[in-house]
Amino acid sequence: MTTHQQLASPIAPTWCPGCGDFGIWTAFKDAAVQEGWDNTNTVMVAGIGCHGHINNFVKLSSFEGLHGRPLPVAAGIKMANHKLNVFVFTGDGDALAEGGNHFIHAARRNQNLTVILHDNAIYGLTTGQTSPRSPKGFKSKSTPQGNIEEPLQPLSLALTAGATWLARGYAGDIPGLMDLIIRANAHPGFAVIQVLQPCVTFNQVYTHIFFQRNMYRLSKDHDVTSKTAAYAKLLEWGEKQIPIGIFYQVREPTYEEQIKQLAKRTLVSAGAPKRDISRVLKKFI
Ligand SMILES: Cc1ncc(C[n+]2csc(CCOP(=O)(O)OP(=O)(O)O)c2C)c(N)n1
Ligand code: SF4
Repeated sequence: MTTHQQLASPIAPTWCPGCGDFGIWTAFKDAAVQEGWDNTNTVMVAGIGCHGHINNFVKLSSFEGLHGRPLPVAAGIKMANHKLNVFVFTGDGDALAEGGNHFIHAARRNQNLTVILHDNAIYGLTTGQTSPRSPKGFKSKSTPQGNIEEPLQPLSLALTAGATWLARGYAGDIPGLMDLIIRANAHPGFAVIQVLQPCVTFNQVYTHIFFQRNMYRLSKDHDVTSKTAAYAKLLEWGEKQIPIGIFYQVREPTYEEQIKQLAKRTLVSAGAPKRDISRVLKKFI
C-alpha cells in the first residue's frame, strides 16, 4: 500500500501559483496511491524544464537528465528491469524539439513506457519562448512579431510513428487525469498522454479558461482501435473543438516482449558474471 505521506517530498513545489503542473503532480500522486506505486516498483524520469521539477516533489526513485533526453534513460531503465512502472515526464519543448528524435523512435519501437507530456505550448523554464506547440502567430520574446511556424501535433506524430495508446487530458481535471495515468501505465506498449497544461505566467493564449471553454470529451462511440478515427479526431483543434480522452488503443508486441533474453527474467536479476579482464587490461598498460 502506498500513502500520500510516503510520497510527500521535503521539497515544496516551486511552480508559479496556478501552474498546470500542480494538477499533473496531484493526479500522479493520487494514481500512485490508488495503484500502490512505490520505490520497489516505480521510477520517474524527467527532462529539463518546469515539468521536470516534478521529480523533486514526489518521493519516488527518479532520474532527471539532459534536456530532451528522458526517453533514452527511461528505455534503459525498462530494459534493465522491465517489471518496473516507468513514467516519463516531459515538456513540449523537451519531447518535441530537442527530444523529437527520441519521441519518434520510442513510439516506433512500442517501448513499454508511459509518457506524460506537459503541453503548455511554451518553453516555461527559460522564461517563455515559442515552442513546437505554440500556435501560428503566437507572440513571445523569441517571436515578437508572431510565430510563423505551424505547431506540431504530438499525438498524430506518435500515431504515425507507431505508438499504441494515445490520450489527451487536462491538468485542471485531476480525477480524469488520474484515470488516464492508471490506464496508460496498464497498457503494454508506448503510451502517451498529452496533458493540456496552462503556463499561467508566459502563455496568455492557452489559459485554463480557454481550455475549459473549448474542451469536450470524446464520445463513447469513438472507435479506439481505428487509426482513421484517431487521426480525424486529432485534426480537431479550436473553438469548442478540443477533444480529450482516449484516442487510440491497440495491442501490439512491445519492444521488451520481443527480446528473448527478457522472457524469463529481468536483466538486473540475472546479475553480472565475474570475468577476469586482466589480460585485456594489460594491452592498455
Ligand atoms: C541540452 C540543452 N538545451 C537547451 C537547454 C535550455 N532549456 C532548458 S529548459 C528548456 C525548454 C523547456 O521547455 P519545455 O520542455 O516545454 O518545458 P517547460 O519548462 O515548459 O515545462 C530549454 C530550451 C538545456 N538546459 N539543455
Ligand atoms: S513558468 Fe509557466 S510552466 Fe513554469 S512554473 Fe511558471 S506557470 Fe508553470
